[in-house]
Amino acid sequence: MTDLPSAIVTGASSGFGRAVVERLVKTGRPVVALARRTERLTELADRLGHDLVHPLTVDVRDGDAVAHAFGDLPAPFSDVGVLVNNAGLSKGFGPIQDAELRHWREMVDTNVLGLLHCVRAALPVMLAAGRGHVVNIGSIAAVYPYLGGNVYGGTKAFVHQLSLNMRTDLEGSGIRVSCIAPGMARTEFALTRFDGDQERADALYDGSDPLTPQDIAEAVEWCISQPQRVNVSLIELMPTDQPFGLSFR
Ligand code: NDP
Ligand code: 8X3
Repeated sequence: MTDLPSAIVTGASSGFGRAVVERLVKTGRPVVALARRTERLTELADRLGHDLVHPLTVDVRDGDAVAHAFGDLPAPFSDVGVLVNNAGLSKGFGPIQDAELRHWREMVDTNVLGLLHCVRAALPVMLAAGRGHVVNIGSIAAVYPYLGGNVYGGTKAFVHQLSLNMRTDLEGSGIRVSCIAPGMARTEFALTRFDGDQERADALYDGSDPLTPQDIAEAVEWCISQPQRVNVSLIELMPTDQPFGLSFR
C-alpha cells in the first residue's frame, strides 16, 4: 500500500474507465470507480480488492448526487488527487437534420454537464491540498468532423476548450489539467451509439485494428506520473489505419 492520493474515475464500469481503474490500482493508488451499473463496479472491486477500489454508483447527470457522493468518501479515498472525467457517450449517427432531440439532451447532459458536476465537486479537495490533476477524455471527434458526428463532436469540442480554460483559471493552484483525445477504440461505445444493435456496432470495426482501452489507460497513467513541473495539455491518439474523420479505409 502506498500513500498516493486517490483517483476518481468516472465511467468505470466499461471500456476506457475500467482499464484506467485496473492500471492505476497496479500502481498502488486507491481508486473510486464511478458509474451507474452497480454490479459491474462491485465485480471490479471484488476482483481488484476493496482496499484499493471503492465502487460508487452515481449518475453524473445528477449534480446534487455527485456533490454528495464526492463529499462523503471514506479514507483513503477522500484524499482526491486525480479526477479522470471519462463518463460519456454518443447517441445516433444520422446527419443533424435527422437527429433526435432526446439524443442531443443525453449527450449534452452527460458529456458536458455531467463532466462539469464532477469538476465542481472534486476541485475543493485539490485546492485545499495545493495539488491535483484533472484528466478529461475528449475525442478526435472534437477536432475532425465526420458525417453524423455533429452534436457528439460538439460536446467533445467543449471538453477540449474547457480543459484549456480550466488550466488558465487554475494557474498557481498546483492543479494540472490534461485532455486525452482518442480515435476509434473498441469498447461498448458503438453499442450505446447504436442503441444496443451488436451487429451494427461490430460492423464499425470490421477489417480494422482499433485502439484498445489499455492504450488509453496507458496515456492516462503517463500524464499523471509526470513530474509536478510537467503539465501534459493534450494527447491525441488514433489507430494507425484510421484516417482523420471516423471511417476506416
Ligand atoms: P463505454 O460505453 O465502454 O463506457 C462508457 C462509460 O461511461 C460506462 O462505464 C458508463 O457506465 C459510463 N457512463 C455513461 N453515462 C453515465 C452517467 N450518466 N453517469 C455515470 N457514468 C456514465 O465507452 P468508452 O469507454 O469508449 O467511452 C469512455 C469515454 O471515451 C467517453 O467519454 C467517450 O465519449 C470517449 N471516447 C470513446 C472513443 C471510442 O471510440 N470508444 C473514442 C474517443 C473518445 P454506466 O452505463 O454503468 O453508467
Ligand atoms: C469517439 C471517436 O471516432 O468514434 O469519440 O467518433 S469516434
